[in-house]
Amino acid sequence: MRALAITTALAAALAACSAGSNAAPAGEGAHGGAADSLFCADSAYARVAEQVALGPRTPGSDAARECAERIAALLDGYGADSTAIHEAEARRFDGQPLRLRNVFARFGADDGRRRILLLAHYDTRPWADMEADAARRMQPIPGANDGASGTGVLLEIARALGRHPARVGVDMLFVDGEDSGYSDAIAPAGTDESADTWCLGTQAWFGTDPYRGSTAPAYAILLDMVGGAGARFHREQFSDAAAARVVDRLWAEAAALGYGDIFVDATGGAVVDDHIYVSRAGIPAVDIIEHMHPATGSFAPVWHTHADNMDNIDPATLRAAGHTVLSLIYKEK
Ligand code: 1BN
Ligand code: ZN
Repeated sequence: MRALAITTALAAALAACSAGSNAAPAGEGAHGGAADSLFCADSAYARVAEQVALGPRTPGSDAARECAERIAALLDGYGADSTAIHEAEARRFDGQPLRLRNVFARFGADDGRRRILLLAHYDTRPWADMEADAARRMQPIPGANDGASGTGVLLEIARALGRHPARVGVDMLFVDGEDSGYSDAIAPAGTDESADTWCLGTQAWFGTDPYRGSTAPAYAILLDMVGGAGARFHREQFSDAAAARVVDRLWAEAAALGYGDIFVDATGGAVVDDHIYVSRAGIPAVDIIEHMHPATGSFAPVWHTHADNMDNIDPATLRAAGHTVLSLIYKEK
């Protein structure tokens, strides 16, 4: 039943793309270039829906394992030079051991050429800390935006790179365990409250010194919560501190493509996220993330609630993020 639903969603998305419903609006400076025809927002949307259809992808769950295997299979099918699932053990803030699975793929030979790293988390939060209904707060969330959106966009970028390779090498890291961190709404007293209780998959990955003996990326771009309807992406402060030049280039690229209303060229907040640990590992990293919602001054109202579902995902937001990143990658050499 689920397989049929997934197949139908994807078929509809691909038909919509080939029929041109994904075409960008015509007009001066709007959404042009090869990256536009290669990035299909309806296909990215279908990839988000597929993840959500698996159920919550909490670390160690069957759904998370299935999700990691599906991501790896898709990357292989798109023609990645290598794809692997890396398992790691981590400890949650409350001491519970977690079996994490990070998926790593490389496009373009490791022959000394310049490389870029793209990453997103695919895991989802095991609790709905921000849910108004207290009775449902300890239940896992669907994570359509917080988790599935960045992964869906990266998978669509991978599909484009398979058909039209970039001049630079592109590494892709799909991380587990980003969203199992401490919050006082769900954690018992006496547990580890530090920021390092978040982003466990990324910390585990860079703890293995993954670029020893190979070319490390010049910079990294993290996509997190890039699918919300009406989203705005402000410049994130840790990104500006580590990689202002990359932030400048991304936001300028977005404006040139006609997404200047979505990529707001103004300073936003400082967000604890996977990019911090990438920058700490010596790879300057930028986070594209909706984190200045007008209703909250922070994340969107559906954040860490059961309403983080497909109703809130807009292909137009996925397109703005994916098209911008792909366009920048195609300019790299
Ligand atoms: C981002 C999305 N994060 C979790 N889901 C990281 C985060 C943790 C952001 C704590 C703010 C506070
Ligand atoms: Zn989250």
